[in-house]
Amino acid sequence: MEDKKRIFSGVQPSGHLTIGNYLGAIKNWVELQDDYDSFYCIVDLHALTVRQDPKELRRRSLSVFALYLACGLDADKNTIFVQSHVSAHAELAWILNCYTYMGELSRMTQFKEKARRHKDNINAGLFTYPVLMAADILLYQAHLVPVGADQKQHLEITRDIAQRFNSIYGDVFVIPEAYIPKVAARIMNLQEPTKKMSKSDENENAFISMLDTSDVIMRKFRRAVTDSEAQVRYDEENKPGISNLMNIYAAVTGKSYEEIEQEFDGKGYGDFKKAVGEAVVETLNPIQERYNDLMKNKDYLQEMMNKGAERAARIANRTLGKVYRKVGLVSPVRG
Ligand code: AQP
Repeated sequence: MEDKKRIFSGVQPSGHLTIGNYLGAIKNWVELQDDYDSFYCIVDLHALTVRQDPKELRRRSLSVFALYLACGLDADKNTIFVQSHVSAHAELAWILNCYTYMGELSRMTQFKEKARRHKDNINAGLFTYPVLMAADILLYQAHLVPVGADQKQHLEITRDIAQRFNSIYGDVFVIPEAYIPKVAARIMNLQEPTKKMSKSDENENAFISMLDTSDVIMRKFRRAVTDSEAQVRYDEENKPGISNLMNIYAAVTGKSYEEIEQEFDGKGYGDFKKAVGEAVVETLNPIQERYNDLMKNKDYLQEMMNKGAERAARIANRTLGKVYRKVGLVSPVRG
């Protein structure tokens, strides 16, 4: 495990995971897990940047952990853990805050978008979210970070912070690369297809949760916003709704856009939406079955979570110790 290159990635337990989170991120983690030493995190500290119901957040962290396993991540091969179980994340974030500029943080699209959505709670954590994300990645000396396209900007600032730090103190951090999938890098909202699909959307019809029942999935696709042309054709600009459905269908079936256009040539949107719904149901059903089994065994989940946190902390504390020494913090005398 040790000589393989490292991966770090995570999802916030800020709602039920969507097919955007699955197709844009988790599915790729599963595909990469044999070739990398991977760290997959449930980034619960990030979720606090938006108000959460404490009971729900606690429940969802366990649920996301079970979903990771249900999607096919192997807890023996990978280090799967909860961010708040490894205190080095918050500690390194503080240090990196002192090497990050207000100007670069104020350019972050996600901050601007979330500040618009949560006008009554534009907190400092929301602003410094990318610094905590940089700490997450840099602690594990990750080479690769598989994420959806929306996280590209955060990856760029992570690289800038790491390079800035390295230029002062020498090669402390590995400079990570983003791994953004070719298909499904940006799954859009089913009701407003020019907006990203988000798990915390207030409109339930806007997203497909990974735990939605088959009936709900079929209904949400039936209601998805399209256009009046009645031709299944990829054109993101003029046909964002249909292009999004094609993107989802391509990601779950492996078909190209041309193949999809041929398959539905002369057919109506009703047939196409039904096919997309069925293909998504077929993908999610086995995951949901494994998820339901795993959720019956909370002791096992807790044991795996503890094991993940222990290994993650060992690696993270090594990096944090190095950073502390480099910036001039004095080590405690152990006696
Ligand atoms: N719509 C999407 N299409 C492709 N990839 C996506 N991801 C999220 N939405 C899409 C990818 O999923 C990973 C985890 O995301 P996150 O939970 O850390 O935060 P997010 O990007 O802010 O996701 P949400 O669903 O929009 O969360 P909320 O609603 O809480 O803000 C990332 O790799 C992300 O790119």
